[in-house]
Amino acid sequence: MTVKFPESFLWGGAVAANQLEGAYNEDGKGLSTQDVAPQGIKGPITEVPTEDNMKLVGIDFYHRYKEDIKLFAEMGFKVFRTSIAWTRIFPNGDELTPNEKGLQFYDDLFDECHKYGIEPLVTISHYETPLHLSKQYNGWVNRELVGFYERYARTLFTRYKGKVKYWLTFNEINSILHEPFMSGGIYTPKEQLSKQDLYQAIHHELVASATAVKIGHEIDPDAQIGCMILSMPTYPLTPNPDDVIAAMKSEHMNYFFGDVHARGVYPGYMKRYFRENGIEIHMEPGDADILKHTVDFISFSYYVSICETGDDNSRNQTEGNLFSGAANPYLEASEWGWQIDPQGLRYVLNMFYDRYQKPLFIVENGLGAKDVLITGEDGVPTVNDDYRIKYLNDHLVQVGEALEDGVEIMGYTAWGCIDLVSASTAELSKRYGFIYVDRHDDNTGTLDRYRKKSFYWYKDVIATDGQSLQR
Ligand code: BGP
Repeated sequence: MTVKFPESFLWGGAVAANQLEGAYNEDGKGLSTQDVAPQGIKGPITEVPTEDNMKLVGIDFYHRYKEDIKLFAEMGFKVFRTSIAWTRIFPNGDELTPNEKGLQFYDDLFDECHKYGIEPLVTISHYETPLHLSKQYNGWVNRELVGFYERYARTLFTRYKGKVKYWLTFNEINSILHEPFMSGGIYTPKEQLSKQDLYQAIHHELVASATAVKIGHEIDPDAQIGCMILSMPTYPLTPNPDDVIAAMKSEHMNYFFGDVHARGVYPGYMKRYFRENGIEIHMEPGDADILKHTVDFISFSYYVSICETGDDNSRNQTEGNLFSGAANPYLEASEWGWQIDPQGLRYVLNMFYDRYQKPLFIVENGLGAKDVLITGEDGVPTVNDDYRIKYLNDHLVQVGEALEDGVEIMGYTAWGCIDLVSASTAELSKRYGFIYVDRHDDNTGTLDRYRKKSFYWYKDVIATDGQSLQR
């Protein structure tokens, strides 16, 4: 039996400004934290942008977006998730007035989407904190960021009212636990960052996120505003109750973010964690009320699941999407060591829905792989990416299962629908796209675009409302 996805299901793809736009210093854009991280999370931060930083050029989407949106439309996209580069709107982050050229770029981009009936889904902050806010304020550790973010978000809601209906406040907000610079613009090296400062920064982001929900609804009552969580289901490595509790505790560290966004209060297990770790969150008057502005929907990324154990001797560490855990002996891994678990997606959809009873949106999922460009039968270059088709097919079958389970799912945006620069390793050779981009890690390439085999496959999946998926 193949599941027919609802006609209202929002099929599409996802990207982030800093990973594909390029044009890092054009039209008044300021520097962001990404412009000084040439090796992603694997290497040091530079003083100034350096030529080996692939993100400075990205895939030149800033100048080629019309061609790319046309290709997305050809696949039948109903939604396109991208982010706004904060530094195009407020180059330093603490200005009082926005940069008109930056605002105009996104106006044009969203108009281009609407031309094809594609709904934009916009992340307000996706790993691109203005560098000035990072260096001068230490990023989200500083309470002042709440005000800067509020001004930025208010500018966006006002400008794009009626043009953007779906908003996400912070990309993978829980990733700050592991990548405080990339995720939270925190300049203090993570080895030196205290838990006190980390959780205070998290509090500021949670307050900022709830503020965005509040003002977004005031400015545009039709806007739907969601949070975005890095989901990574954590299974106990064995049935040993020690492992079960270790897995539960590890899940709590991440559920915390969804719990505050969806329920509007700090959960008891976090209060205990704060007590036991000597953390005291400084709350300003009004914060508790602001947090009650809960999100309209929960969105999340899903790539891998991990295991947890109470016994460090039985741990075989695996790689993961910014987080890692104990390896699952039943699963295979991608070329980058990320363990592939399609059923984990059904599991996480059910877990979130049982917990929150709010609509869910899968806004990232996909396989990073090395592709080989070949000449197709028609003489046009292409990629036979059957491995990617299999990965996506198997995950979408599980989305169908979750729909059958009664989970309310708004849509699915495949990550990196066009090849772009990887967030963790800053490589272009880690490709996710349905569209191949001729650009390479050594900075060579024509930037030409070619349809991969998966392009036609995804087009078919969308056209048949998922009925072409293979069980
Ligand atoms: C998520 C990020 C994305 C994206 C994706 C894939 O963590 O939200 O920005 O890049 O993971 O990760 P990577 O690019 O490291 O392969």
